[in-house]
Amino acid sequence: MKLMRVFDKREEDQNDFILGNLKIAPDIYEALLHGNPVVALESTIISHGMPYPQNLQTAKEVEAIVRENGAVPATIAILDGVPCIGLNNAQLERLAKLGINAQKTSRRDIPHVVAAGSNGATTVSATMFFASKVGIPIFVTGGIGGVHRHGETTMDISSDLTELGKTPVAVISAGVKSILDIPRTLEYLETQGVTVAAYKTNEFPAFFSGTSGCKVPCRVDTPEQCARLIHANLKLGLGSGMLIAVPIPEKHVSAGNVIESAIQKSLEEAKLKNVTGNAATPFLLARVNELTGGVSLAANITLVKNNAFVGAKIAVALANLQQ
Ligand code: PSU
Ligand code: MN
Repeated sequence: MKLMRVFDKREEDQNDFILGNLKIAPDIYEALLHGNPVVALESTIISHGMPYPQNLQTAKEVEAIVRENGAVPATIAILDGVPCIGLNNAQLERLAKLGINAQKTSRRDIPHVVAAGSNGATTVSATMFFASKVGIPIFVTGGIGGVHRHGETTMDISSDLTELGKTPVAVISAGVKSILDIPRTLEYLETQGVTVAAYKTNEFPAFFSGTSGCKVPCRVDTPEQCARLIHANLKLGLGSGMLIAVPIPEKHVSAGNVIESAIQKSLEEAKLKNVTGNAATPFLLARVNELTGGVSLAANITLVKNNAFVGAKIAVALANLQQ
């Protein structure tokens, strides 16, 4: 299947292809047109998830890993009001330097950022939306949003979960952080009809730790097996997304206890300072980074790179199935 068959090239602008109101980088356009593997990447992880300059360095390294493993990386963000599928080095640098001055953009924020002509770093939900629009079925990130602790009363449930329920993109992540309520996050994903699979494990990983105490409904052991799962989902037209959870590489697990106590402290601080809504996740991520003196950042970088490696392999296996 040629993923981009539906589109035709309408206009060329500084080497990017304009499709409707989206811009697609030329290498991504070519790959999609020929059914070659592409991996979508989000940008809130760059602006709000890591400090500068590690965010820029990691973004570039993640793209390089995707390329080395046979797929084309497509980092997605909104720049000057234009949704961009694929950022060049200058654009990546601009976003990394903007940091939290870029607007954290979830699905609900997209119209506003576009209409205002501003810069938006896309979260998992907004990135999935754009990836799906241009026909990218695979998306790699670090961790996704979920049901926040006490979400049963605050109703703070990330739009990442509802997006997974309605957008057919497979998200490769290291599970969800224990800043969230993991059992309720999995319940909510079931309600949304989202297939959750764990990679080479029977347990759902908790980002900094390979274990969460929660069993997954489905286990996959190879990129090919993952690809068959995604292919079945797409062919059946279920319309929902998929979460492929890849545990953090073993050598970083030892930092788990230090990080867990920092998470507990950050959660208490957030409560005292009354940090809520879409400010909660960035606040918690930044505080955990500070409190662990960079230990959590190093672990975060390692797992994102590992996810990029696995995600690229899955994208290649899926493209082979779809040829
Ligand atoms: N979790 C992380 N790192 C991140 C995020 C979550 O470990 O960078 C970001 C992602 O962009 C995710 C978003 O989609 O936070 C979720 O935010 P919220 O909880 O406000 O929905
Ligand atoms: Mn929220």
